[in-house]
Amino acid sequence: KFLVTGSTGQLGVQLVSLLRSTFGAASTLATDVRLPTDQNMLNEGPYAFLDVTNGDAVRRLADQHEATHIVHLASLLSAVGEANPELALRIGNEGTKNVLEAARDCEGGSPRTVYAPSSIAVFGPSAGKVAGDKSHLMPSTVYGITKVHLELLGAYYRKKYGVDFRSLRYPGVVSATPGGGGTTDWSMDMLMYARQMLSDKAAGKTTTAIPFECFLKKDTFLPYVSMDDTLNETVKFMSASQPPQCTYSVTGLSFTPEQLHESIRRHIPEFEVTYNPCAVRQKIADSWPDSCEDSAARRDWSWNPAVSTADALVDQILFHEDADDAGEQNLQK
Ligand code: VAH
Repeated sequence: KFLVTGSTGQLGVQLVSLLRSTFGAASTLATDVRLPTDQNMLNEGPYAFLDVTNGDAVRRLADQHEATHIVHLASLLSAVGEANPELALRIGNEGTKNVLEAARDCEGGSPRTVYAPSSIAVFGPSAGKVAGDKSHLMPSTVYGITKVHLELLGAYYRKKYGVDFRSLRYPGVVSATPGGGGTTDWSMDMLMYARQMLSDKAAGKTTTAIPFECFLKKDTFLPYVSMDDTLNETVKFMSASQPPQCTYSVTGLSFTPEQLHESIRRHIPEFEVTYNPCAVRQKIADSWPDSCEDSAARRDWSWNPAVSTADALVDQILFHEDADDAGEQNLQK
């Protein structure tokens, strides 16, 4: 049974839905410090308010739900964390410590498994342009610092207390849903804009093609992964026998805003983009690697993303009615 923190975020909404459709509605207690915007999460299964900085509350809910796994997603992402460093540190560091404590000190049973995503934000310029499991960790954001803390404390709890801690360093996760204040959110905003243009065209509306404004430079090359691959491969990783490493670097594909724009123009020739770089997010993006090396993940637990080109990503996101249905179909393959 799963207790999920940060359930109303970009990843949480769809991961909760996939866990419930895979393991049963009652299997997954969704929690967050705010109500979800879509009612499905409240109607499909249990939901509770949970502030991860309250250690007693984390432990109490995990015990009440008889959780065997804690999926810890609560976090302030890179750009929003730079605007609220104190809160980012509290949620990132205290929250993670509370989750690991609730996993260690489990009523009666064996320690709980903890899955908590890390990020390419743990890398800085010193990791080089292709970063992987052996690269130097020197983050340039508070968010990245909290993810290094997560990885180190998780490994400590696995070694000292036998907590089955697992983490994947996600690159930019791409879905056509609102982002959570990240540096890679431009890709989701661009795809949502394109999806809206497609549905306006299908409805016969003459949309004045106002250019989409991108907050990164057009040649900013970064690693990404589709939401579907993120969901499916994360459930695979959580379900696999305990891997040799706690943390793995993973990636699906790398591209620039210009390349994503070109992929979209294959379906919407009139789709225009203007580039208006946001200094804070451009600086963060420039500190991250161009791509990631994920051979250990492929070797140890068969990390195997389906989407590896910008065209495939655009086609999947623009024409898939509902990404998490796709996730379910893939799981049933
Ligand atoms: C962010 N989407 O932009 C997140 C992620 C690698 C990027 O950590 O902050």
